[in-house]
Amino acid sequence: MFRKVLVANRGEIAVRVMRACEELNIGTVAIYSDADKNGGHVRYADEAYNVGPAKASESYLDQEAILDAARKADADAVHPGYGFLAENAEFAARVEESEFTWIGPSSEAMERMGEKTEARKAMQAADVPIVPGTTDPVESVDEVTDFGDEHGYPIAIKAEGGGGGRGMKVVQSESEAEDQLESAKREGEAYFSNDSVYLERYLENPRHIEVQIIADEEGNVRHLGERDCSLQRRHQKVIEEGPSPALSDELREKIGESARRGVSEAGYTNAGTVEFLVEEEERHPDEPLGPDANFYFLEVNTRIQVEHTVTEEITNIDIVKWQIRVAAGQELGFSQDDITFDGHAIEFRINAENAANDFAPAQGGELETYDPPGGIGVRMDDALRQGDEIVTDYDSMIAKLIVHGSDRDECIARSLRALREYEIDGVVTIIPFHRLMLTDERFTNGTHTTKYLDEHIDKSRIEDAQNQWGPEDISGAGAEDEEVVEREFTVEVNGKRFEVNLEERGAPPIAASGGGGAGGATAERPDSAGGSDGDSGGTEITGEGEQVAAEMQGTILEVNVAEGDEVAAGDVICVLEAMKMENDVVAERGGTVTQVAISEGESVDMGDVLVVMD
Ligand code: MV4
Repeated sequence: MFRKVLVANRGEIAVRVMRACEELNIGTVAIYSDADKNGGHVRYADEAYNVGPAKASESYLDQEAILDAARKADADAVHPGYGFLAENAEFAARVEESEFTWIGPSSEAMERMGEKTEARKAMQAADVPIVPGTTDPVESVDEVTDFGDEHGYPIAIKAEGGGGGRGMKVVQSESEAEDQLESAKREGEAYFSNDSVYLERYLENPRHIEVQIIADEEGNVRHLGERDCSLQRRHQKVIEEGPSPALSDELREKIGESARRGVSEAGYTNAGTVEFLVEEEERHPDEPLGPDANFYFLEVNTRIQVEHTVTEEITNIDIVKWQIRVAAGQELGFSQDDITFDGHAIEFRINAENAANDFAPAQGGELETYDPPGGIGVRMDDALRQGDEIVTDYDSMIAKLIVHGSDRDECIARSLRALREYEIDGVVTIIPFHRLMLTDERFTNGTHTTKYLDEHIDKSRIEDAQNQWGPEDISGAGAEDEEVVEREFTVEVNGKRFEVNLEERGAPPIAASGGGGAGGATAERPDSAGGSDGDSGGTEITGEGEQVAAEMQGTILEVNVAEGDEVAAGDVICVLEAMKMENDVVAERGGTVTQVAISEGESVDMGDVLVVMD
């Protein structure tokens, strides 16, 4: 077994991995950027090394700096967590070639599964159903329209290197084929330096079902059942659960066994997830999908996932510990028949976002109150404690709440209880949105699909939930006109305690509310006319006027304005890809563009100025 593991990640997943190490009696090494000097993962580790500035590309993505830290610490293995370098086959190969062990699938398996047509071929060879489409790249529009003639529309054009929400375009009819083909190729080139694309029939209303896999180096492969991740917003999962409320036991068994067979024949090792789309049908909520329902392989994720906790709760198997053990050459200690499923689990991503403002990321600030829930069936995975500064440089997920119950109904009731207990002040979170979902009929009866949040739900219900359950001083909703400071007091009257809220009108605000649409906000920043603390790709901001700044770290996919352009309120200034989502950065008001500080393909940090307007 390893003596010491370096965790090449931050936040809750770094702590999750270190907890597994702790239980295996393995020493832990953290890495951190300048933004994370006081991070929870740094606190947790036995030792910690600074790997560079806040900008991820210069720290958590700096392969050489990370390997350097591993050498200094004399670690003997590297665990990548999720995100950052976790699915980077080149980094995995560098670790394999070094004196350290890579805790994950082989770089070769990562590369094969990362190439989507290769993955489709591998699954097809193992008799796993794939979405009808091509297993070789397509070059010409004719190939797209021929496919449409044969299989009908819509068609999905997907980037060979794609995955998550990136690099997929939908063609509704022949007339869109040319534009969408070009657009998919352009995205593939921008994101993955690979403009190869392939085709699939586009399924209109699927559920997203994924199967957890763990495999050792002796050829033993187990599936640990499925998770249902159908509740997503713009390709971002928000709630995951297991088992899926939509599958009959027969269908569940077929999908699980398919996943197991697929990765087994591909020679895959360590943990992984096989994603499927399952075609949803009009059905009664009490009638789950039967064994003849259509399910199709989508892709393999070659990492531990955020939502692995759901599976851990229902199987009682510590997946991260098994990742470490199999990487150290140990054999899996359980057979497929040993795996039993106990009750139901739901994971809630606690994102620092304002659900009432199109899920705009929260401003950083001090975590004034942090009092997470507890009690039976409640698991908190986080790296926080009261008084911490919320770091907004990377990802808005600050914690995960995972709730287990003997069945789905108990799990939902327990989840509502836990979310009511959860007290956070100082930063806005999507807890009110989660509470809404737990009382939403489509979610509670389990008939929601991947389309539900983006296309069906009434947005005003989300705003109402935020106003009802969110902390008023930071919700940013309903407080635009008047600045109100709220103070809470406890008073005792005739021996009974009362909580009293006092509102002080006309007082200075406690916290500024974020504005703007998803991905971008306009802000008057007279104090920073020389540019923000991050750099904007070397462009110096000289223009006076209104700066439009990035609301999150990401990559510029498209720039839609040039200097001198007149824009109207609501016009899209640029498209910012962040956390696998494409976000339109929208002008809050009209004006003339006086400076464009970005170009396509450039990465920007949160707060970087994108354009300046008069
Ligand atoms: C699809 C699809 C429908 N048909 N492929 C989105 C992310 C990428 N990894 C695959 N995705 C999809 N691929 C075909 N042939 C619908 C989606 C999709 C989706 C998938 C899983 C979870 C949420 C989703 C939301 C929108 C679209």
